[in-house]
Amino acid sequence: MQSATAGTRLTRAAAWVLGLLLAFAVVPAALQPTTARADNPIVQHVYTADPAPLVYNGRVYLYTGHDEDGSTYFTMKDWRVWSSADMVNWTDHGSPLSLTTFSWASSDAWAGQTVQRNGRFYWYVPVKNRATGRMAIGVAVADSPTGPFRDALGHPLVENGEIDPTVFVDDDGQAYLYWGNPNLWYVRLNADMTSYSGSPTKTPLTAAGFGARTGDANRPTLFEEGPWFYKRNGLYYMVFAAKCCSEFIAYSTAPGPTGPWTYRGTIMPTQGGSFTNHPGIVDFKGNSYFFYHNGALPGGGGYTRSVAVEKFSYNADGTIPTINMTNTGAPQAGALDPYVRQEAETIAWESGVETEASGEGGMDVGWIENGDYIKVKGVAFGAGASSFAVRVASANAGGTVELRLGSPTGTVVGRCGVPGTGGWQTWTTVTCPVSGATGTQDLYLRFTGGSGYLFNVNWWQFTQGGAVAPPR
Ligand code: FUB
Repeated sequence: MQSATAGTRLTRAAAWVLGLLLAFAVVPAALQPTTARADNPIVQHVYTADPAPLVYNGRVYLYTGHDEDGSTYFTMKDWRVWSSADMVNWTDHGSPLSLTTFSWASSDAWAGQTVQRNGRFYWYVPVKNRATGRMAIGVAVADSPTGPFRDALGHPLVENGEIDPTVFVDDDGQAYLYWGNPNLWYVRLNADMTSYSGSPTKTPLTAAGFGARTGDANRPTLFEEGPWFYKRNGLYYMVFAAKCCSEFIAYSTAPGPTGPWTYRGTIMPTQGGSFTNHPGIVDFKGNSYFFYHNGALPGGGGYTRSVAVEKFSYNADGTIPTINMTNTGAPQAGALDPYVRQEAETIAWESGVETEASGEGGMDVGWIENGDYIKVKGVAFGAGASSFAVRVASANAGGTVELRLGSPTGTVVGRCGVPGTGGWQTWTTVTCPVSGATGTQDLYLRFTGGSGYLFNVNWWQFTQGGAVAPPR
């Protein structure tokens, strides 16, 4: 049950405050963090990097890299998937793609992007080719946005030592793969999304197109890496990480998919305690969102990064305003329904817990100790809940799930006892009465019990109904 992350987690609460003070040293006092309000970074139990959002079927799927704990380089072995229906409560879908998926890859599971076409999901990633020692672009394919993904080709799609693929399918069906560092390359992908026509073409990196850089004869423009390519209202956007090694996010636009590009300036200035940054932009439920990464978690920095999100609005002329990092993140788009089954690994914020693959499918929450909690934001109880059911397992003596509103120390609306079940994957469902959970509230599942790990949680669900006796 023990994970690498679990060993460090007891220091998180104290280090979190210090980490944010450092990471947001330039942020005005009004934005200074309080633990209760923080929803950025999106994930707290592992380090995540290089966000690549995809909107599909009413959810936003977020594909990320994974920085190893204590990393001192881009030591990355797998990628992760998360999803959300509201931009604040994120479901952990685990790791359906890793270096081992690509038999020819040796290391460097770096910044990729997933696109959907004809009901299939294509995940383009840069990895090191064991045979050549060079960075190459691989492509994995799945029938679901959460995988499982398999190597589509058994060899690189394209290889020239450069990284960070971004893919966009234009309105006419032509797909483009851009990638590069230090250059910016593109190829036209065929409709199968796993082959291309013509040769890789180098985009002219001119000062007019990508901004002028001084002091580096080998890199005359601001373009560094991490391109994010898309189209909006007939205008093509190339958003990118600019000017290593205190990167900021900048962008260029073009009237066509291959240029000519015009530099449009900075979107996100250098900030956040990571010397790299990485953009991802989507529209979701009528609003626009900007994803990025920083070093804001405890122990965070240039090689231990975390993805975060901000809502923004385009200017009337299609330009993008300056966007700064916040610890509050995007406002909730909708509310969460507690009267349908919710995965325990759907989390707005947590303290102390980890996730793992569940024997019942999907993921579960584990490594729970006394006082740990999960925050689920904006839970729509409506007229009121009468009971709570929770799927639990424990190889120890179990404990209690406290249901609290507003904060980890907020009003208790229910308490569910969890028995020992004889195993961490030996599941049972327990229920308890609930009283006082009405309206829309931030719900805290707070876990209490003795010493050591208490129990695992797979899912939970409230039942709607009249008042019952308040919990004692
Ligand atoms: O995460 C590894 C590398 O760092 C990515 O490929 C770059 O974009 C930078 O974020």
